[in-house]
Amino acid sequence: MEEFSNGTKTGSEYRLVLLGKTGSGKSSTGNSICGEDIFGSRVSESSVTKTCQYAETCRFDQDLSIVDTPGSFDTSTSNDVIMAEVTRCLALSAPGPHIFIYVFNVLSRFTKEEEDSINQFVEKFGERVFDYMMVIFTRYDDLRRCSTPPSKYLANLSPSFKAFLSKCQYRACWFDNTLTGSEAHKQVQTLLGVIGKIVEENGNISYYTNKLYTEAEKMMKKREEEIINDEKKNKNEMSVLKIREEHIQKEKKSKEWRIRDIERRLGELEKAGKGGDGSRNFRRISRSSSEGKTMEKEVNFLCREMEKIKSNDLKMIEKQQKEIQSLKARLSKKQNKGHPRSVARRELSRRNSPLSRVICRGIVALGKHLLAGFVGLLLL
Ligand SMILES: Nc1nc2c(ncn2[C@@H]2O[C@H](COP(=O)(O)OP(=O)(O)OP(=O)(O)O)[C@@H](O)[C@H]2O)c(=O)[nH]1
Ligand SMILES: [Mg+2]
Repeated sequence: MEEFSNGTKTGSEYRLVLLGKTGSGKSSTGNSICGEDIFGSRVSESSVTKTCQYAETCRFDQDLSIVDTPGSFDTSTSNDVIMAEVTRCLALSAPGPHIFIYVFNVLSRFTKEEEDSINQFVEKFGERVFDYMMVIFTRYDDLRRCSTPPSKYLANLSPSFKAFLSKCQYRACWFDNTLTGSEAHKQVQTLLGVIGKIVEENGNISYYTNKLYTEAEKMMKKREEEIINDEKKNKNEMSVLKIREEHIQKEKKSKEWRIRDIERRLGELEKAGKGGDGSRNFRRISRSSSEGKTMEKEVNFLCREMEKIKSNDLKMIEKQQKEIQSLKARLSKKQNKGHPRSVARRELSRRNSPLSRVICRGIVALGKHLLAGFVGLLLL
């Protein structure tokens, strides 16, 4: 399997996908992992997260990319919209997640519906998906409040959930998403330890992948290349603009110097003309003298030149400078911030972006039956 070299976005990060029933605490857990509120979360009867959400962060020297999935969809949601969401979830964690985290609220029951969805997911994605799956139990605070030790809670789980947990090789963490400060940090560090171990255990095949993820990765890579090329083009355009700007600046300086020269010369001529009344009365030297006439000619010539510089050249330069400034502003707006993969993911996190549409078409074309395995988990 292809692995990316260290230092690239997809190589050194852990990609996590949060799955689970609506209200299980996926978004809160995502926020706890990030150490800040990024994903929308609140008490609600209906599903809070309606679309696939995505965040990149670095916690305790580990780069993480986290995909928070919608808990469920409104009954009115069209199949196309659901497909678009699922494909975005997939592509956001392309070339494949290191861990699928099944988020489970300790106050809830493992329903038949949940069990069926997981089974369908495993049926389509293969049993090996369990090598990349773990459970996070949320509302650990509630468990503590009831003085229920984790061992007792686990012992009382339904046989079907126990079977699921066993397939996940009992890889689980307890999360209290109400925690803050050092305690909140500690639970994230514990989780990173568990994930690190899973990644290590999975060896060379450090993340789950299948043909859907491979296709999504191809499309993401293509977009990355376009982003890199755009960036290069932007940089070139920017350098050309800078050269033009420097050239214009030099021209402006030389014009200003010329104005100063003219003013100095006019001053000299004025003095020579002995115009004590302040006027540039060069004829005073002698109206008829050739020296006077030459001086007058020079003065007229210099005044015309100065007028032309001020009213034409400098105004033109100013106009060109403004043009360059606005072009530069436009280019720097277009300049992509961050790693090309992050830029592509940001595009993808916009539901109706061209990239989302292209990816949806490409992945759906690969087979709706495979996607159906994932869809079930988002409809819980
Ligand atoms: N006390 C307590 N409340 C929690 C914990 N985790 C989540 N909650 C609360 O549970 C509710 C649902 O949490 P969310 O994170 O929005 O759940 P979700 O799985 O993202 O829900 P959907 O977006 O609808 O799928 C919110 O009111 C959270 O504050 C926890 O560990 N302890
Ligand atoms: Mg949510």
